[in-house]
Amino acid sequence: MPINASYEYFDAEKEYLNAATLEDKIYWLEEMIRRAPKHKSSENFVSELKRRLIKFKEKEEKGRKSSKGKKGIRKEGFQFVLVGLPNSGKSSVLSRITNASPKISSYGFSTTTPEIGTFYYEGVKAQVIDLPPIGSENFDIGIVNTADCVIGVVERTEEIEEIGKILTRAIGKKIIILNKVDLLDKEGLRKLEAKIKSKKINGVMFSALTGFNLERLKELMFEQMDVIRVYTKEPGKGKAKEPIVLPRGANVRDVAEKILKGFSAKVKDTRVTGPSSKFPNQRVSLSHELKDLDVVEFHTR
Ligand SMILES: Nc1nc2c(ncn2[C@@H]2O[C@H](COP(=O)(O)OP(=O)(O)OP(=O)(O)O)[C@@H](O)[C@H]2O)c(=O)[nH]1
Ligand SMILES: [Mg+2]
Repeated sequence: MPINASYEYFDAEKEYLNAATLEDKIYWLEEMIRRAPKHKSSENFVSELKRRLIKFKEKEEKGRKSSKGKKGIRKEGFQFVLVGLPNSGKSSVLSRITNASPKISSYGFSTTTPEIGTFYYEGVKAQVIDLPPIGSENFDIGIVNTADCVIGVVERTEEIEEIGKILTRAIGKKIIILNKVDLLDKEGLRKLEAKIKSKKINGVMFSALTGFNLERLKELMFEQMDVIRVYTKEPGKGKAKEPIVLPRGANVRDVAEKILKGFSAKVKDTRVTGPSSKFPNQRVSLSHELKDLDVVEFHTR
């Protein structure tokens, strides 16, 4: 500890101790060196900081080399990213909700590079990325900042705050998976449920091990995507197998343009059955706003 250090120095030290990534650690260590007192008695202390800085920079360089040639992650459509402390169950969640089979193990820091999976939910597709844990040198804050939705995976509600600290630049939505609830007894479950309510946590109690609440989790993820699924139907036939996926707020004209490719003017009559209709086969205009799971029937003659 340097003698007569300024509070600016201690601020930098605090940031350094809380830094989640190697990049941030290097940044704050440099600040500590810059802000450290410049007198004889602190010389040893400062040179120790400089030694540490060199070590970190070597580590960073090594990481950069080993990640060279590895293909970057291309953002495809809607992107979720799983974030959490070591061992919280991120990789287990990835393997539950996507086709990916990442490494899962009982000791922390088992994920060392991002893993990608594809999430399918009733005709809707999204990308899910499993990251190394917060605190790992390979943790990728860039993906966290730009993802459409960050999913915090935690074992205890206290971890939510830890995750929040690194989300200062994250632009996406945020939801929480309270994982490993299979380890709780009835009383524990009840308490956790009460906590979620009182703290207004936007999340779901889950077990990657048993699949408890899997459907609820998928629904919550789907909600974050802000899309609706609309089924088209030809007169006299059943509804289409696969839905058309549209942004929330889309109307009948948007569907017509999509399937009739610019010929929405040909539509003479439209019927809607589903959540946005007052009754089955309701006749609606092109500006009628649709809801998730509506069935739309166009008559062009
Ligand atoms: N009981 C129980 N164990 C779980 C659950 N989910 C994961 N685990 C266990 O927790 C340990 C860590 O799981 P991982 O999925 O590897 O955790 P992770 O967050 O990806 O870990 P890191 O990549 O090291 O950060 C493993 O032993 C899993 O079997 C769960 O829902 N219930
Ligand atoms: Mg993992």
